[in-house]
Amino acid sequence: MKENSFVSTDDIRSAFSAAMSAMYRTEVPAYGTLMELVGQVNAETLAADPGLRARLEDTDSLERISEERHGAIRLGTPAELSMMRRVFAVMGMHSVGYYDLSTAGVPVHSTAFRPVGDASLKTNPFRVFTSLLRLDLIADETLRAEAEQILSKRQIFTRGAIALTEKAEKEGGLDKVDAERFVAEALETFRWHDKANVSPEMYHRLHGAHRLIADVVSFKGPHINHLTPRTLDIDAVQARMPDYDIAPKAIVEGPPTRKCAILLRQTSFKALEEPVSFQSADGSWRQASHTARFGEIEQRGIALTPKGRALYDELLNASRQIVRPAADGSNAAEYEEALADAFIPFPDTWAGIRAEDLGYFSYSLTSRGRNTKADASKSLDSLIADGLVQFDPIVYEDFLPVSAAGIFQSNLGDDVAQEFVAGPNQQRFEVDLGAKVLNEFDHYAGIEQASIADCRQMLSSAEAAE
Ligand code: OOG
Ligand code: NI
Repeated sequence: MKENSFVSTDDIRSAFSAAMSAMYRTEVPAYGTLMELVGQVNAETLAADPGLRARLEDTDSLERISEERHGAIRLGTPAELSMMRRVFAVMGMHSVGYYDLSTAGVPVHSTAFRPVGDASLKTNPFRVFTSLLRLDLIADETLRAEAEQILSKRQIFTRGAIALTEKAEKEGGLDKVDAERFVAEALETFRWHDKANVSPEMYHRLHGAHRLIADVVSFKGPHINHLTPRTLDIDAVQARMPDYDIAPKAIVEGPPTRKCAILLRQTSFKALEEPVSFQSADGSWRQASHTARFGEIEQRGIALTPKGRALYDELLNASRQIVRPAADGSNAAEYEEALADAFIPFPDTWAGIRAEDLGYFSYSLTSRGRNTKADASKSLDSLIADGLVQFDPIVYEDFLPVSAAGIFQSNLGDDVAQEFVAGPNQQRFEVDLGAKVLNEFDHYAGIEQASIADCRQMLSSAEAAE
């Protein structure tokens, strides 16, 4: 009886994603402008490519796109990270993937909280790229201790959010009234606060150690720093941003423009300089500014197998050996050319990607397959050759560390490229998180395998029905 009255975690996530989008639209109006531009470009892309529209419709992927977005936050302590995990779990979002950004000069390591499983992703794929500050990378020990002290005093979750999370854990879900309250309470954690937690002097010192440290430590909570809509043509959006008075970053991160989109391409507009005030020792507030929040768009392509991903990493590295993108955009055209050249060896047809086992596909019966008697035990290749089974790319739902570092850096200013000695520390991250992060490859492989099993099952039952 009780379980029947629970709102599904998918519905809570959808409501939360919509509430977050509405909040960010009022906080950062340029985000609203970007959403409009993306909506327009997506409509034009679909109108110009009826084949794409049909494939998206057939795979139940069209509807999710206009509602699709990801956000990002940066947390300060292990306790914040583990509580965040529990809050996201109420919305059916789990930690997938581990990203070390220290090698790219950003003192954080990160994961993505997102839905897993085909049905949940199709309902609403809302994700939050979540970083944990690595205070161990602050060289100045006094400053590190002070930062820890400041962070230990803040509470980024409301009492209501904590109580409702505990209730959902204990009872197995939330009813309608509680779910609505939960969304409103959880949203508070992501809100912008223009009154800082620290004195102007402390902000200055934290900023001196690294801008990102100042952004995490100085405020009452981990304000959402961007929300990213998904576009079907990122080059078109990038080219049209200036018409809307939005200045894009110099280059699009990720793979080059291709016919068959792979992984993830992202671009952003620079963080805004926003008024904030700091409280001095005498209690008076002093006005200053802080840059943290920005806008980003992304285009998602096929999820790659470990083999495909290794090839992607190799080709990206090769192109960066030739031209490293300069932060000021002065060599953007050369970089794009080097990138396109480097990626020539990566097949650019779905059949080619599939033949070389570079990407994950979802298999389904063609209309012929649904109406023909067939031997379901034949190889997948021959079922495809016989026109009974077709394949569509599985969308990449995750992030890319080199791209993420590029997005971080374009928003932190160009003067902060620091080298940190520490490498990845997934074990430590998992201890702080209080759980293991899921492996994204296993997840895609599972979706692919299930689709193959479904095809075989349907073919054999069609056979039995004859
Ligand atoms: C996150 C930057 C990374 C992405 O989509 O890869 C990112 C941040 O700035 O907190 O947004
Ligand atoms: Ni992002």
